[in-house]
Amino acid sequence: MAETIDHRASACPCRPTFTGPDQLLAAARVVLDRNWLGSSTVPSRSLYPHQWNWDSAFIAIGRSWHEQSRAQQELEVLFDGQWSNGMLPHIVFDPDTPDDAYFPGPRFWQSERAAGCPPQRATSGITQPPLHARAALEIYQRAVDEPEARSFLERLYPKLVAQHEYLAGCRDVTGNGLVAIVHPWESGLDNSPAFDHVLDDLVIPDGALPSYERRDLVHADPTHRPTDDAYERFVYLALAYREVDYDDAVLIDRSPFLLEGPLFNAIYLWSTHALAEIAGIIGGDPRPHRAAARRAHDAMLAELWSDEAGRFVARDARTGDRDPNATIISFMPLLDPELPPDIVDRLVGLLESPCFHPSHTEEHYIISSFDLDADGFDPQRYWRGPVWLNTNWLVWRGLRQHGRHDVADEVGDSMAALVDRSGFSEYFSPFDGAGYGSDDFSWSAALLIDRLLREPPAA
Ligand code: 9WN
Repeated sequence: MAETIDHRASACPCRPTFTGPDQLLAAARVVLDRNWLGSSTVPSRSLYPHQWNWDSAFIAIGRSWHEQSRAQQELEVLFDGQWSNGMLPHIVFDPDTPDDAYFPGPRFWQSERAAGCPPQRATSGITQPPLHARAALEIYQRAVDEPEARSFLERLYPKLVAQHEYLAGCRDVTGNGLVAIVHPWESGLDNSPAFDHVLDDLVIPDGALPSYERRDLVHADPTHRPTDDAYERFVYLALAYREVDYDDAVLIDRSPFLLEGPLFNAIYLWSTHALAEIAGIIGGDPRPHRAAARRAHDAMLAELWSDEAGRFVARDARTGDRDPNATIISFMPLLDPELPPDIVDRLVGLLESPCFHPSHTEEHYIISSFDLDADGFDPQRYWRGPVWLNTNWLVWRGLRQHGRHDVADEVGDSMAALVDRSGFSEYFSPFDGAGYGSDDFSWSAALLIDRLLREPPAA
């Protein structure tokens, strides 16, 4: 058990004062406007000055409430970076931003080494959680111009299908119906303790790493970011992939990091259901998507549910070892519309337990990214304790889908309270709501818009 520390001393001095939901909404739109590059949105002008894969899906969902055209463009421009094998890169680099603005930049990734990289766009060589079919469907559902939204779906559908076929075809490494990630950056929660059981055993040979400068530390407090040790592992794994020219078949034979996780697979499953709906809307065949969703549902229950722990766990695809840590990813299969009610109950029980409810301080916010009582819990460190709005939003959507509106409201209200307390930060302390990482962070703005407009909080 970790010592109980009073983290309230770190309170942010700059408390924004929003007078209500209308002001919050207006401020969120200003953040998205500031981060708009002309055809896509950066997650943050300082820390992340390019287009990121799942960020753009969150951003498109937020924008879909008031600007259909930019929401569509966000996704279409992202898919300009898609590789010919269907892989949708986790970063599509902005050609007008200098290479050294972010590390690792285009010179590090050398995406031109991959046979299928689009010649006109430099990209990274790995992917991120496939939320895009879900985002495309939601843009359609709220579209003011329905014919235009239908033709957007018609244009995007084959690309979304290729993205899903890539994941099912090239990343189902054990043939069990689950998609494996080959790098922590692919998870979207790179520094999460959920990957420690694999990364701790990773041996980096002497001289294997090039010298590099971490640009993230120029823009953010080093005590809030991943450690240098973690970064070395990230860089080493990316280099291993680059060295085989991003050939999955070769990498999967050799990679020390092959992980089947509940977050990536739950989003894949949720988006596969969306793909079936999109197929129905544009006169395609939803049946293969329904079959794929069924397969993912069965695999998630068979391979990633731990009845003993009462939560979903990540699994090392090579050894079968299961992650012993309770982290935010444990809850993500709530996105599965067919999750059995008894499992929903157990997840809600965990969410309401002291592991994720910091009830020892009067002021507190849910949902922390790591078990509050675990050794190594850190309320400020990247993905090792703080609250993120995107993970809250995913759990909020999952709970609503299962009719658990009481708990969902608590999660959704926490999103608004955090922004009210500290502005559109990248992440927040679960104890005092202090904001960390980047300011004016795009998905914090976009998802707050969705939270406020999908179901306005009770007055
Ligand atoms: C590496 C852009 C991205 C998010 C990820 C988040 C963080 C990058 C980094 O920022 O990752 O991709 O440099 O730490 O973990 O989820 O997509 O916002």
